[in-house]
Amino acid sequence: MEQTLVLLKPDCMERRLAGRVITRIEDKGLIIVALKLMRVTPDLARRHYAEHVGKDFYPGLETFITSGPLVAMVVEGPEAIAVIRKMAGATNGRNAAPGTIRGDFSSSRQMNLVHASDSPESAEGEIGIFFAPEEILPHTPTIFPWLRAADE
Ligand code: FUP
Repeated sequence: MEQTLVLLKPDCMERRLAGRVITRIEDKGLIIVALKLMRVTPDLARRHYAEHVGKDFYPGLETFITSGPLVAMVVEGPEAIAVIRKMAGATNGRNAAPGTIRGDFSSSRQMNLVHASDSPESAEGEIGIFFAPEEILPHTPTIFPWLRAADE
């Protein structure tokens, strides 16, 4: 079982697409174990995008990610990190496959609607940046036995 950080970025909120993205996550059988509406500060942006600070596109990325409220979630499931990355699609919405979130709703490299952790190490670090341990509420929905076999 893995946990991954998912952000519904300010463009997703502004375009009123949050519900449709959350529905995709629920429909897939993944479990939302933490969720909040928040505003990313420049300091938080620098911690989250530490690998990009100093790159040409970073100032624009920081302006964008701090420009309005976003929804932060922790999503849980078997191979949740890879599953959500596939659901999100390629970083640039113009290259993302139809059927993915970015492929269906984004035609931008920056305004690509969602963030999803790309490895177990980044998921652990990013979840720690956005959530305190007590904000994460693992639970087992009653439908759980119908989402996957017991040994998966
Ligand atoms: P991803 O893992 O798909 O979120 O993408 P990256 O970590 O490579 O990039 C982080 C964010 O920076 C992306 F959401 C898009 C943005 N970005 C730009 O705005 N310009 C670039 O040239 C590259 C990335």
